[in-house]
Amino acid sequence: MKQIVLMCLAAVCCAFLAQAGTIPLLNPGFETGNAASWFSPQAGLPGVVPHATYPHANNETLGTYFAYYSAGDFATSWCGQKTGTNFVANNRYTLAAWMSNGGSASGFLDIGYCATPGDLSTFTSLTSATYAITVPWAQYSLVYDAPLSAAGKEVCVRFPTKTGNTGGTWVDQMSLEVVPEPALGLCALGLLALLRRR
Ligand SMILES: [Ca+2]
Repeated sequence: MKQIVLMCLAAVCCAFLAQAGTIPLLNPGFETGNAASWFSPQAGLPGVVPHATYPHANNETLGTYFAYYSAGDFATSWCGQKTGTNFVANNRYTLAAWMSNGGSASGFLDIGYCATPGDLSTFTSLTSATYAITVPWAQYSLVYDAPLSAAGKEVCVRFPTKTGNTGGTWVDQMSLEVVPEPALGLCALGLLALLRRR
């Protein structure tokens, strides 16, 4: 009986482990030369321009294009994407983006979901952060440990701007990774080790 319970627990843990990996974003580095695959409530945002025209240090691995935002009202001046992947409880989601100070020292990342499923204009934040960004390009990341209440909601992400932003925030090479929360991963490995010994 104890072994059956352990096997069930291990199966559950393995199901969580199976969520590990990259959640693909469309055109995450803006290499199409436009932002057509990103939704914004404000038409024409963000702009997409070549690194060669606006060179900032550390852009060697960022391809040909990047996106930029200027001043704006946060209610409308943001850019987001749905992923087609739902949150799984006890998984850790890490949204990363390269950002550069193009006139604004603030960068912003947000992980959330659509309050009306499928409608990005109803983006609802689950966790967000504002970053003090430098002129040289650098990578910044946002971590979200999904609770049970988030399970089943579609993972959505978005980036700048913030109300009060008065200059440009430059963004490139976004990525989204999911892994089991560290405690859960250890639990699964422990259970599997225990089953092996039996
Ligand atoms: Ca790029």
